[in-house]
Amino acid sequence: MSTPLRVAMVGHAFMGAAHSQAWRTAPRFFDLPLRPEMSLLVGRDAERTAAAADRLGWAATSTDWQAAVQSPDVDLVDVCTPGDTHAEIAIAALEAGKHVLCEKPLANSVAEAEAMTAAAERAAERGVSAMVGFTYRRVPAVALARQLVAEGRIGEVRHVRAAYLQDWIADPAAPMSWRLEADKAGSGALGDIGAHVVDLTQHITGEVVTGVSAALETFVKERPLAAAGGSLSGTAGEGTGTVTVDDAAVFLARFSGGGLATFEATRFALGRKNAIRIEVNGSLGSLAFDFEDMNVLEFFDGAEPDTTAGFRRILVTEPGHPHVGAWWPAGHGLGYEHAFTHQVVDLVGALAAGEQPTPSFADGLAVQRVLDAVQRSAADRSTWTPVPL
Ligand code: SOE
Repeated sequence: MSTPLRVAMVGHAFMGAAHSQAWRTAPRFFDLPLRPEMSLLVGRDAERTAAAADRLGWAATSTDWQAAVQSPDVDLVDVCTPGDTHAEIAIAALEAGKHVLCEKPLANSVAEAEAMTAAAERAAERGVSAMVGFTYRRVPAVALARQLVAEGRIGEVRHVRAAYLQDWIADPAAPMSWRLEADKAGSGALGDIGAHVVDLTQHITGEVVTGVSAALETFVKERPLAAAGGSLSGTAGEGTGTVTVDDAAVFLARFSGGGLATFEATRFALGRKNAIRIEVNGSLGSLAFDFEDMNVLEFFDGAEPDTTAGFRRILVTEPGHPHVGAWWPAGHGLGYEHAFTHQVVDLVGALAAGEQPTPSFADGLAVQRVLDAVQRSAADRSTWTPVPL
């Protein structure tokens, strides 16, 4: 692990903290082929960036991301900013020969995601890598689900049922945040959390979404402006702002293997804090995952005799389960942050092996195309069939 990998991270809010934890922890629990160095933290405000660097463990700070991506002392740029800056930063970094890890959704539009994917493909020819942070792929129970589907344990995929439920803005008094502004976030629940379940279901099934029929809704259109914070925990200040994104998205979809799917993404499911629920029903069996019980994967094996068959609760904490081996003895469980650590481990492994890490920017573009189709479908009311009252 003697060759360093000098990382510059742009952004230091919620995702910046999660990524910092992963960069700090990965080399301490896993035998990495490169030695990550938390070299430079970049933010807009010098004082806040310095305080964050101190807290999160970064060696130096800057307020100039352009200089950071050009720096000869940086090997990888980790983009943890709102979506409206992903394309500019990631493309500049790739063109400067830096590897890039970029938060999800990849971009705010298909055009931006296409430009980023093209930049990643050009960079790949020069041995430079790009990865998008669909982190939940690396929750061990999710990785096991994908493995079981690939092994044919559930047969052909007939139904996919996916929901991502949160409630952090269900209260109309919850203040504005960049996540509620279309020019910063691209879309609302759809891109922020719906993107995760689109990626997860494509990843688990090994198939792609081929078409959608969708509805979007914004339940609360005006909110107090944020006095401070403004991310998931801001406090209300003076005046109000207009919410320009969806609060909730629902859509039907078809998968490339012929299966049907329903998707739901909402920030208005009171009591559901970060509930990612995915069920896949195949011709031979079923799988079910719920992030609120994230160390468990449910598996129904249709080959078992009717008299004893039933959903089996697999505790995904055995050393032989994906990603689990380097952690605790069986049964001790992993959490949200471990998936970020696995992301760093796999990224560093791919870089050292000269392979392209996944999910690639092309995977991010595939999700972006689904999000865009959902928005177009929801805007086209001609396909909505009213029920006569
Ligand atoms: C907020 O909705 C959020 O932090 C998302 O932005 C993340 O991607 C998700 O993992 C948790 O919720």
